[in-house]
Amino acid sequence: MSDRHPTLLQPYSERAKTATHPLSRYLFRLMDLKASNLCLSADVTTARELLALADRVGPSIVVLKTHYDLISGWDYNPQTGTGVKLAALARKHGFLIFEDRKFVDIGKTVQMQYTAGTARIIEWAHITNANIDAGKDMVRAMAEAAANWKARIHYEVKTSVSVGTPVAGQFEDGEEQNNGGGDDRDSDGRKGSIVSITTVTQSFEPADSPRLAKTNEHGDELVFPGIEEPPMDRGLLLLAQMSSKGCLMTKDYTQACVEAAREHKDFVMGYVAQEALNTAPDDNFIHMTPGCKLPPPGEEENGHVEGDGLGQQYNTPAKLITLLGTDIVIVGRGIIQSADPPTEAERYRRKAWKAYLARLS
Ligand code: BMP
Repeated sequence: MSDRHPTLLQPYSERAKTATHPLSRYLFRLMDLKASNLCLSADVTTARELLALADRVGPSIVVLKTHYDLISGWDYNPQTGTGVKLAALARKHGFLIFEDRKFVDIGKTVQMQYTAGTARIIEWAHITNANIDAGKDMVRAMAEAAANWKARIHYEVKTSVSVGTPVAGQFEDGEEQNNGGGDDRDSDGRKGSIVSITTVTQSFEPADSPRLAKTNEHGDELVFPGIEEPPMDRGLLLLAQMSSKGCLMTKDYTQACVEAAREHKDFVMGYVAQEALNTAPDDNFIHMTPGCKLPPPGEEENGHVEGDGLGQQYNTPAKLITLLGTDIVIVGRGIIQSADPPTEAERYRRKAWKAYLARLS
């Protein structure tokens, strides 16, 4: 780790001014505004749970990480589906969506996987990631696809069916089927659903309008106050190191990620890594780190945290942020499996922010 790199001592608000990627600049500002460097890994199994979790935990986080292929009942409709509903919640609470797709293939294939196919990831995920084992050209291919996508939507006259912000916790007979196979009734016996409002409109807007794809005439979409909406640019994180035991990614592979990031600063925001990788004087990449857990409340806060028995290894926010220099910690089961995810997310947010302040001082 480059322990004397200037970015380790710079507040996020300062890094927002010098980051190359527009979405990184935005994310650093958002982190500063929400006093949060927490990403929730929303690894649940149904679309209904995903949307409800995003709505409940949204206030504490700056990034929501998805694995859309874990989700049964993912609605692929590009105008009213799960991606669109998630995007509405992202606007309401002020977070970015990161689809943890770990693209790896020849350039042409990843272009198609990223922009088309069933999930059309580029439409709803601000950020995605890639394992560059297939070679650095893959990054160029994805950057081209993202640039083409942005240019295309810039001139699109679209007839769209948009959804209003879904509201978790409202209850009526379900518009969403329960795909988990279980009973989705609340404790009072009512059936839970995510409610949203559908509007059909035709619009023309340039891509740099923050309101693109938000064509709701009735003003039923909620927008997080204090900051404008994110730019339309899409961003890539390079999977440079993994948290799992026995990971086969070598130092040479990690270094190749660093080189690819520097070659594609307009598209690569930074890394998924286990430590800070900024070493060149003008590096200002953002680092997100999974494999993060706190000991249970009441126990020594920097104590050892056991792995999951399936290869996952955990470190505390203090170790990852203060010592190893990451920027955003990614937490899944530590929050999701707790009795009260919003309260536990707040506990993680506070600890991770404290670890960042400790690094600055
Ligand atoms: P958890 O906090 O429950 O262990 O979840 C970690 C999440 O981060 C999972 O979604 C996993 O796919 C992802 N992840 C990881 O654990 N280690 C990595 O190196 C890269 C990941 O994307």
